[in-house]
Order: sequence, then C-alpha cells, then structure tokens
Amino acid sequence: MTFSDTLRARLETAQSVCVLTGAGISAESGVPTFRGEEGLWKKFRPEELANFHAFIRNPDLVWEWYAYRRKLIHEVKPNAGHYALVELERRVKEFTLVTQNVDNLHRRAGSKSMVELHGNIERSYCIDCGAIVEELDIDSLTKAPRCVHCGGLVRPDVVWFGEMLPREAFSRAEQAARHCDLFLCIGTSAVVYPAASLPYTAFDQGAFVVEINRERTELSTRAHESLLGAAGEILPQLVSCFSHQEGNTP
Ligand code: BJW
Ligand code: ZN
Repeated sequence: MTFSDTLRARLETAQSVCVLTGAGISAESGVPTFRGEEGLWKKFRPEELANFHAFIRNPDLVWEWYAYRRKLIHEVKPNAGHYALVELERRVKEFTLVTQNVDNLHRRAGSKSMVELHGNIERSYCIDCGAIVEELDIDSLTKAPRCVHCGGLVRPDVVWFGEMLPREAFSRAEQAARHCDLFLCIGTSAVVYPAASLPYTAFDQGAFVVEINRERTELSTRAHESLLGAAGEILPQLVSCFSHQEGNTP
C-alpha cells in the first residue's frame, strides 16, 4: 500500500501515539469479530450472553460461552498486526495501546504500555466478595464455578453492556487520547461507547487520526486517513515509516 506524503510526514514526526484496537486486529489470528457477516453476534445474541442479567438468569450458559471462547483463544497466536504494534512501542517516545479486546493477544505478542478497556477473558472474579480468580479448574469448562472464599458465583472479568468500564483504565485511555499527536484506530467498528469516543477526543485536541479497517466505519468520514485493508498487512508497512526516537531502544 502506498501512503500519502501527509501521512508519511505525520508518522515520521509523531512524538506521542495512542492506538485503539478492536476485534479486527485479532481476526487474522482466527478470533471471530462481533459484528458483520462472520461475527459472533450473527450466531449468538448479546442480550442472552453479554450482560449481567443474562448471567444471573443462566450462569452456566454464559460461562460455557466464555469457556468456549477462552479455549479458542488459547489455540491461536498473535499475528503480524499485534507484533507491528510491539515494534511501534519501541520506536516512539510516548505510546499507549488501548484495546477493547479481551483476548490477551497484545500482551502475548509483547506489548507493554497497554490499557484493557473491556477486561480480560483470562481473569474471573466473584460477584459477591470480588476475589480475583486466575486459575480455573477443569470442572469450570461447563459450569460457572463458585468462589472458594464465600461460595458466590464467579464471572469472567469482562465488561458487559450496561456496565461501567474500569475507571482507571478509561481515564488512562482518555488522557492518552487527549495528549497524543497521532491516533490510530484499528479493526474496530467504532460503535461501542465510551471506547468509540476516544478518536473524537483526539480530534478535538488536534491529533492526526488514522483508521485501519477492512471496511468503512462510523469514523471513516471524520478520520484524516482511512486505510482500507487487513491490519496484519498494513500495520507492518506503516510502522516501518516511523523513525527510532531518542531515548527508545531500537
Ligand atoms: C478488520 C479485520 C482485519 C475485520 N483488519 N480490520 C445508545 C447510544 C450510545 C450508547 C449506548 C446506547 N445504548 C447503550 C449504550 C451503551 C453501550 C453501547 O455503546 N452500545 C452501542 C452498541 C449502542 N455501551 C456500554 O454499555 C458500555 N458501558 C457503558 O456505556 O457504561 C455506562 C452505562 C452504565 C449503565 C447504563 C448505561 C450506560 C460497555 C460496553 C461493553 C462492551 N462489551 C463487549 C463485550 C466484551 C466481553 C466479550 O468479549 O464478550 O465488548 S461488546 C463487543 O463490542 C466487545 C468489543 O470490545 C466491543 C467493540 O467491538 P469491536 O472490537 O469494534 O468489534 P466489531 O466486531 O464490532 O468490529 C470489528 C471491526 O474489525 C469491523 O469494523 C471489521 O470491518 C474490522 N475488521 N477484520 C482490519 N483483518
Ligand atoms: Zn467470593
């Protein structure tokens, strides 16, 4: 893909970069997205699976759905898009990776300065006493486990519809969006709030906003550049345009 001169100049001079990723960046690893023809919401109903009331109504069903997705994620690997962002973090002075994904693939690839807005599927917690559960036993493949401390139901540590995002995570994300000079919005339909507000926060502060997606989205008309294609193909090319900055290890 050829990049415009304006984009190249912005990449070369960017001092502070904020990246927002969504399910599309993991699609090339084999993790299904949520929306669109092949998306999870075509087969499963979010109102039956991705909200707290559904969990209380039928904890085992919701738990089993997450156990199935956890297993799928364990079977896949980060892709070229995830690794390109690790390289980008090495090149620029200030870098924050904000992800809506719960799949842990950015961390497995080696990203460090990360904010997980919607939690992490690898973690669970007790809805009564809040105890974190990192290790799950084999019985928990089909039945929602009970807390060893208080007997409460254990749920996945992900953010469902109608739930608040972790306060500290969102405030770090907003701060990064407010202070960056380049904002990259990658593989997200940009329809779920408040994450979808971040590129607009960046715009309002004068940042250059670049979108990478297979299709046009809600953001495309506003983005300074909208690069259409697969993140795993575009990102390595884009990252190679950034020069190594002083203070960072090449
Ligand atoms: C590629 C590619 C490739 C593919 N390369 N690209 C009305 C108006 C405004 C807001 C609301 C409203 N009604 C309700 C709300 C609030 C609601 C919301 O935003 N709803 C909208 C959908 C309407 N938001 C919330 O409820 C949030 N909380 C909140 O607002 O709290 C305040 C509050 C409290 C109490 C009452 C009311 C408000 C919480 C949102 C939590 C979202 N949770 C989920 C599930 C997480 C757990 C799990 O994984 O199961 O998070 S939903 C799902 O969507 C998941 C994702 O993180 C999130 C975003 O999806 P994403 O990543 O964008 O994926 P897709 O599939 O949509 O898009 C993939 C993209 O990739 C596509 O564009 C492809 O083209 C592209 N692509 N392959 C590049 N190779
Ligand atoms: Zn408990």
